[in-house]
Amino acid sequence: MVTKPKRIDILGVATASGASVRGCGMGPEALRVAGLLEALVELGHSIADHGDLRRVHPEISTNPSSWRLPDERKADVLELAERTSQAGYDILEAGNFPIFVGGDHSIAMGSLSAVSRFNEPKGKPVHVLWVDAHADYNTPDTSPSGNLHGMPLALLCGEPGFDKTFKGDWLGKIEPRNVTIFGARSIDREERRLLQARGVEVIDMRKIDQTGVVGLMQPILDRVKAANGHLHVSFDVDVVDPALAPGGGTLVPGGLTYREAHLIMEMLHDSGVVGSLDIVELNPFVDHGGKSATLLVDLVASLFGRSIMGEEPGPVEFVTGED
Ligand code: 4U7
Ligand code: MN
Ligand code: MN
Ligand code: MN
Repeated sequence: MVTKPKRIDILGVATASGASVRGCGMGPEALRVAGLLEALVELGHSIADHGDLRRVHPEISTNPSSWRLPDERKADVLELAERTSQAGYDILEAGNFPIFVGGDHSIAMGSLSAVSRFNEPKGKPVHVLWVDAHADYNTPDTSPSGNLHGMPLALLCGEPGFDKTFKGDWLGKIEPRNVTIFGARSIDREERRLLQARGVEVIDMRKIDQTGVVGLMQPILDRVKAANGHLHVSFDVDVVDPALAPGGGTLVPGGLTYREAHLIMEMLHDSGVVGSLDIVELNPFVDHGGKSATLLVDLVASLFGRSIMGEEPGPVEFVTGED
């Protein structure tokens, strides 16, 4: 593979405002402590750490009574999405590879807004691989919880049901038929209806049990390659089995094994089509001694070229910046 070494830019978004459980605002720092930057440097990449975007009202996450005010949390999510979108766009424009480090999954509103705004004028289709125990395809009407981290994909895919207070450069930016949800095992009834109606591909855990990662991942990668697309990977820690990754607020049993998770990342690396990444929902407060943070760092390393037999495969062929 031709290697085009470019810079990887880390952008933390230290928030839990989209979630019901507090703590994933500490995610970016936990991933740094677990060695995220060192792992990438060791693989030969150059890195820039942009630090963390933070909410304007920090007391929202430390004061349990503010936490019960959904409107304040929503304002927070939207404001951070705006800033994430701007910062992400600047990283892409500079020709670098953004890793958006959450934070809860609502940060994908901002990351995918950036990715879509950057690629749109180039005519490069954006494909999304949403690696998650959940589909995050609820609308305010279908959501059983009201939590915005369960809605970003629906919002990005232009589902009706988001009123004008949700307006921004994320609404309807993503084509539902270019989305694959991978590893799902908890989907709400109305949410499932929407997914089916829009033709979103859902690869659930049963399919993974029956077919295996390779046979399911390859057609996705081939499709992105054939379309000369930009693949955005949005990786929610809760896709991994809770026994291996206990550091999440919305755990569901029956998740990916250690090797399944790595194999996904290794295949993504080899494909050369990945142009941007979210790592979300790590909650260091409920993690067991950094177990999940360490696993996530190792998974990111696999995506950026670490392999069992060592040095050989150079960095991912970055698709950002130019064709
Ligand atoms: B995550 C849920 F009802 N579907 O909408 C909801 F089960 O980003 C969970 O994937 C959403 O962790 C989980 O609240 C959001 C619930
Ligand atoms: Mn999620
Ligand atoms: Mn999830
Ligand atoms: Mn979660």
